[in-house]
Amino acid sequence: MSMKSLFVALVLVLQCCFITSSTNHPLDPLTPTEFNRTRDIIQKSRLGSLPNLTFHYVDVEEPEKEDVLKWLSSNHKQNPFPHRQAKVVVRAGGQTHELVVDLASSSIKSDHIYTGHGFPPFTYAELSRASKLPLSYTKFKESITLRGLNISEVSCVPFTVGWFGEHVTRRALKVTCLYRGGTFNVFSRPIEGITMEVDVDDMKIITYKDRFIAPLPKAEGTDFQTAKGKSSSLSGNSSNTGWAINGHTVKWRNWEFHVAFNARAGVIISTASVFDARKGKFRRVMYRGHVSETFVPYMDTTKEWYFRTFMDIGEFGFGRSADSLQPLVDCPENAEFLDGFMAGSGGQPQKVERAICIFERYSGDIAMRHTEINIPGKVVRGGQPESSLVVRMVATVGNYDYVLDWEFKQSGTIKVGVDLTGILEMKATPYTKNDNIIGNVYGTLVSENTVAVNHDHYLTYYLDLDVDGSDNSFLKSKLQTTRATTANPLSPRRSYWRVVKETAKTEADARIRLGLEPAELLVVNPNKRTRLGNQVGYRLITGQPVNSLLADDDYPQIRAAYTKHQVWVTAYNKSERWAGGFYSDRSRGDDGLAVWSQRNRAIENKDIVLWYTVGFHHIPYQEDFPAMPTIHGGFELRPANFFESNPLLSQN
Ligand SMILES: *[C@@H]1O[C@H](CO)[C@@H](O)[C@H](O)[C@H]1NC(C)=O
Ligand SMILES: *[C@@H]1O[C@H](CO)[C@@H](O)[C@H](O)[C@H]1NC(C)=O
Ligand SMILES: *[C@@H]1O[C@H](CO)[C@@H](O)[C@H](O)[C@H]1NC(C)=O
Ligand SMILES: *[C@@H]1O[C@H](CO)[C@@H](O)[C@H](O)[C@H]1NC(C)=O
Ligand SMILES: *[C@@H]1O[C@H](CO)[C@@H](O)[C@H](O)[C@H]1NC(C)=O
Ligand SMILES: [Cu+2]
Repeated sequence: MSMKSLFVALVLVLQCCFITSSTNHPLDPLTPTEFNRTRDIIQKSRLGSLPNLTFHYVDVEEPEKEDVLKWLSSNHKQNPFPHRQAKVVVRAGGQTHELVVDLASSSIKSDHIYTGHGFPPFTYAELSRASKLPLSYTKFKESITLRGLNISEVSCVPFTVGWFGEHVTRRALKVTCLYRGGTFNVFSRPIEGITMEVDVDDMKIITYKDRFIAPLPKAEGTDFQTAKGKSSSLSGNSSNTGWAINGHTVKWRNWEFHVAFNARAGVIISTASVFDARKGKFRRVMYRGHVSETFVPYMDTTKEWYFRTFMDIGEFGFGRSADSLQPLVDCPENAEFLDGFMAGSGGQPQKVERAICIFERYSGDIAMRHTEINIPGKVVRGGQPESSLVVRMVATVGNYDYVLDWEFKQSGTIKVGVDLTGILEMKATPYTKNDNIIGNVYGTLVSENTVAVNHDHYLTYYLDLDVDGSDNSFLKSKLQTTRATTANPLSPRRSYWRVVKETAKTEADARIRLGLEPAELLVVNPNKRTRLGNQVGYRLITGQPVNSLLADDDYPQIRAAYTKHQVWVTAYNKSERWAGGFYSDRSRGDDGLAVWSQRNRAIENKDIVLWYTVGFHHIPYQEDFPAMPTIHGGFELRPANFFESNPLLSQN
């Protein structure tokens, strides 16, 4: 060993110890230093000499749950978590490599070449390069001249292409172009009729078609910068009093949880526990929760549109699309901001400033109240205002903006909110009046020459609930209409409903299409009872029951088969996290939630994962133009016989 390599080794050792001691939760995201080290280890390996090494996925390798729980229950402040590893997917020499990099020993623990269907997420650099290709492509420049437009005013955006039965697939993007020419709302001025396909590995345009010319929608009336938005100052005032953030661990009132960020899911909430004042201890509720996949199919079958069937999490990533939050617009003045880090295409750490905000919300709502008037000579009032803690991020995926909230309440409820806003995906049309439309335009005329196309949004949440322990069961409490006379022949009543509980034995019992029968859905711990003997549980309060209306044999539906049911429960398996499969770009539906569930594993009194899809069928209306007001969806996880009584009255 030369002096120089000895020195390098020494530096690595020093770095290692610094890293591990600054890691204070096993599920902490990779630090900038760890991103650098991961990159260095890979570049120094034989992969570093292969052509076109690009980093598509770099995240902390999820440690074994058992190790995490053991570490958390030990006196962990003294013992740094020993299993710090990175999971990495790179492309090199035209192949996809899955790597596990051990950060403590600076070694590549495993290197597997993935040969299945589908590809890893696109890097930002690829999307950016692909979107610039048309601007120097002769045929495209001719098409622009033919339309009497100015190429300097053209912006192009890349779209993933999906899969439609092809035998061989390449990494590809379709590029669509839009015209600025006096507006910042580029999505409102599509240059219709042109399709271009880019081979991403070769980074060149491989097909080009200019089929027709449609009038360019006008620029006037498309401004989305409201007077208020424009003048908002960036001097947020955080006067945080109510919560404490230590590393990535957040404590607020009766809650303690961990907040992480990665390029794929965006915000990840882990090891959430709620304090039980009667028992004098924290009790586990959720091991991990995050958005797992999204599916956004457009309902236009034409050559220029049919492929728009996006799976944004797997194809791009919500973290990759995370926007820096604007104080006083995106988050209120009492918000505290956290930065997010991810790897760029060269493996280098990239910072998203203010990727997450955390704030206390005083909604003006009532947490609980009562006025008692039956006491002679007295009116007795009790009540509490609602206050909660919100963890928020915004993913701007091209035209759309998703506001993603995790809200923690003192009642023990976790409320998950999804707000959709941004700009609709629009196409140019010759029509300026609805009455003149001939045939199908697949959407709503929202402005002259502008159709906003019908589509859906499905956000599927991964919810590894661990209600008071890891082994849980999934329960349907069905409300069954019953003849009164069977139980009580003398009753003047003829009917009532009663609760019939059904425990799901296997995964097939837990595939649920909501709204078909009245039922409450619960995750319970069959090994824990309240003092009164009820099973300890948490209830899933669902939102609008929306499931995919596409035919089962339609290719996008084959890829996102899990959107036919809103609720699924699977047996916990560390590698089953991404509902549309890990490689969802050009996937064929052979990996993912619907496939895993086919194994029909036993889920009674086991470590289980609940999956819930927040869905929206989106028929556009004129008010959605030029930018849409937020529309809300979500769900709640609410304690159900978890506490002995209302926790709002047993705190302090
Ligand atoms: C990561 O490496 C780059 C050089 O590639 C360097 O500029 C940067 O400071 C490093 N960051 C950290 C946190 O070590
Ligand atoms: C490397 O990238 C260049 C340009 O993107 C491409 O032409 C070439 O085919 C790539 N090589 C391999 C082995 O993928
Ligand atoms: C095209 O647009 C550019 C940038 O907006 C402008 O500088 C240029 O004058 C325009 N050319 C013509 C011919 O209008
Ligand atoms: C922040 O708010 C506090 C209390 O409302 C006020 O005293 C302080 O001056 C504010 N700071 C800034 C920078 O606006
Ligand atoms: C865990 O999931 C992966 C991916 O679905 C599968 O290959 C593996 O067999 C599963 N492990 C167990 C123990 O079921
Ligand atoms: Cu929409």
